[in-house]
Amino acid sequence: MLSASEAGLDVPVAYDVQRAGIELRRKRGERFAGVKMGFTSRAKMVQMGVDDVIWGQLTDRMLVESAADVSGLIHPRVEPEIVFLIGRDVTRAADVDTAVAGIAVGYEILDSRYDGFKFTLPDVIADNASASGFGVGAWHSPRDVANVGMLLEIDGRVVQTGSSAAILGDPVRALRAAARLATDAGIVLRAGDVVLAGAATAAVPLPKDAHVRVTGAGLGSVEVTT
Ligand code: OOG
Repeated sequence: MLSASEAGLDVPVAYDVQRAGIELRRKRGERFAGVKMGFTSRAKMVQMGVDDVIWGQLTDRMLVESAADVSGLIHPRVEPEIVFLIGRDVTRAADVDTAVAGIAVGYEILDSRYDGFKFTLPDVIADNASASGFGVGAWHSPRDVANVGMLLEIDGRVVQTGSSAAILGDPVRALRAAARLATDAGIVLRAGDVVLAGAATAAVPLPKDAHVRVTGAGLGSVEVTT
């Protein structure tokens, strides 16, 4: 873990490290695509043994279409997500609710540079909140997503079930937190950017040659093959 060798790695320093990593991606030509929230559900906090909400940055290169190449990843995991599409620039965090142009079910592929996904909060923040890839289903008009039943299937077998209510009681709270954190960091969420509200369930290992489907009641499904 980074915190084992860097005694000064507190949360603010960890976000500096995260920002430096994103800057390297930007120099390689990647563009900012949105924000991901982490540990917004008890299921994830318990799974990972941490106790605070974190955020990370998404880039266009992380967006997965129908096939994800996981061969270059270390030990990928997948988790079901509620995704918000930003429809216009959010210069004031308080305006984020009305800036939402669409809602979709999605998934996040996590990968961690730490053995066994064992980390402290600053470690995982420095590792951009384990962000590796993400996929989004068909967009639906903005709606109440406080209690959407969610299903994660791998190869036709249900591996996780949950409700979006697990995400801070209502994923819109994660959206508001994302807007607040982004504005505080001097980042403007723009039209076309996405916000991943955080997993409603624990994450599961994502093997090669797997078929993943995430379904949200009333929001349809999104599928990906590895
Ligand atoms: C960190 C990322 C957590 C979530 O949805 O809670 C996260 C990890 O579990 O490796 O994205």
